[in-house]
Amino acid sequence: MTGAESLIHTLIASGIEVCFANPGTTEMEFVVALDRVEGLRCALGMAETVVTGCADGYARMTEKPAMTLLHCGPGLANGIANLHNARRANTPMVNIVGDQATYHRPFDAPLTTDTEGLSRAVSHWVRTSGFAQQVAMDGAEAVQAARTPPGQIATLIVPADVAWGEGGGPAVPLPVAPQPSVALEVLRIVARILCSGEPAMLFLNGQALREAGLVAAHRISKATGAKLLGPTHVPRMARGRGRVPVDRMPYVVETALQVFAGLKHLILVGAKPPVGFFAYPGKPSLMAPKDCALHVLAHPEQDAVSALQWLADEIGAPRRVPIKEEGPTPRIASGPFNAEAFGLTLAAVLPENAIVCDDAVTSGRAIFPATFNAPPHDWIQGTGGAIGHGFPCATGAAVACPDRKVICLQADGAGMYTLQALWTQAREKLDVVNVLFANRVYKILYGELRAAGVKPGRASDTLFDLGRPDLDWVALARGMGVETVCVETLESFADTFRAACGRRGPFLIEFRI
Ligand SMILES: Cc1ncc(C[n+]2csc(CCOP(=O)(O)OP(=O)(O)O)c2C)c(N)n1
Repeated sequence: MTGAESLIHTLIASGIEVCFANPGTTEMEFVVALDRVEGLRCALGMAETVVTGCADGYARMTEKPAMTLLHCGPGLANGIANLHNARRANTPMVNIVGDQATYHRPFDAPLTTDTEGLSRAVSHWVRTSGFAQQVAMDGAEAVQAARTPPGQIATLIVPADVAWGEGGGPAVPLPVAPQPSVALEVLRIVARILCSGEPAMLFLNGQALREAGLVAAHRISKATGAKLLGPTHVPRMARGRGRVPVDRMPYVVETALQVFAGLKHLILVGAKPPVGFFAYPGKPSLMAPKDCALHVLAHPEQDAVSALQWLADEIGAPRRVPIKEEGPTPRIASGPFNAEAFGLTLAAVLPENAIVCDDAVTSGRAIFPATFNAPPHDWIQGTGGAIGHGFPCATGAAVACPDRKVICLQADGAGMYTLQALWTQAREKLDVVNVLFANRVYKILYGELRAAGVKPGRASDTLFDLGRPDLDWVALARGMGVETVCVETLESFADTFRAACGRRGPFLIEFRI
């Protein structure tokens, strides 16, 4: 058995089911082994940031470690933006990166680089496998690291001679570390704070944004008056009619400051402290007021859901607290695009139990509050601010959940980063309806310019305008085997979207704005 074969057997035994890949020569032995060993589904992404974004979407929806196969340092480097997003979402992921054979490395052949250094920037666990007899054990450890709560990025670099050398056979899967619970003392302190009557907020992230966590948080909120809020970009959130309507921290600093104003206690539940995306002269980095105390109920790796449930019981919150419908009623709007009316329209036509991948940038902000009363769905976003997450994330989510409709809300600028994912959707016959917001500008950057009180000039127009020539998304998607239609009004969007959801396979709706 080669090292590559022993590694694949080990990965399969450790629960890996799909290999998102863009291989090269150093991965040839791995690919040969994939041909020989049954049990891993392969999906090709024709750009590594597509591969890593797919893996992120897949792992978020299956809650199992995703796997990628990447080519040397440069292949890994191409995938880093979406590995960064995955790391910030605490996504469990194993990257197998092929590399130069150990004895070839000193010759400094063209693809030789500091693969470990590149890996470290986005991985919690990095190892270069030294021997064919050891690589299976390294693989088992990589999966174990990926599964360590709350989910980690593990990168195993496999030199070509380690892959093709005679291996020592598969390794046994390693145990997964249990999720640490929150100490009783901490729970008691937070219970006291919540019952103090002082203005408080639970700032929720990770598992706390899933249905059980939100229900417990809602019980606490109704019993104590504590506000609930999520981060600006959520890794995965259960939402829609009948679910607890929790908003996200606004992106714009002034608006975010208003949301936190007056708070005396900010309680972090699987979340980091709320900070602005960027620093601006004269504006604070931390959104909580200066006299607001920060408390940690649960660190990201801790069991936040049990902590919330304990608190809800401890403060005597009723077990069942009705969830009042808040927010606007879904309805099909008409006329040209505006984000809020689009959100209401989407809420009216969204299929039950859909997965919404949101990389819609400025078009997306108003869609979120407008879809509180859509049919129940999951909402996922790139959590590291690296745009170009939507298409691949939706692709991976569709591989993960073939029985659910995946809706990708994609801004056009960001969409151009990873449009090759459309080809993977077509190749894998994935059930994704992509909605492309063609405003033909980097609108958010014009907004940042305006906020700084600066008028657009020659350079900013060159750098923020996406026209000259206009992108033809109908042609781009069609060229990758995806059926597509262009719409210009909300009512035609509603009709087209319904029809697209009524069929299987990938579809793209270009919404000209
Ligand atoms: C990987 C990466 N590159 C660049 C940026 C900087 N950036 C943030 S938003 C943006 C433009 C977004 O434009 P578009 O996707 O068209 O959305 P719109 O602002 O028009 O809604 C850019 C270039 C980023 N966040 N991530």
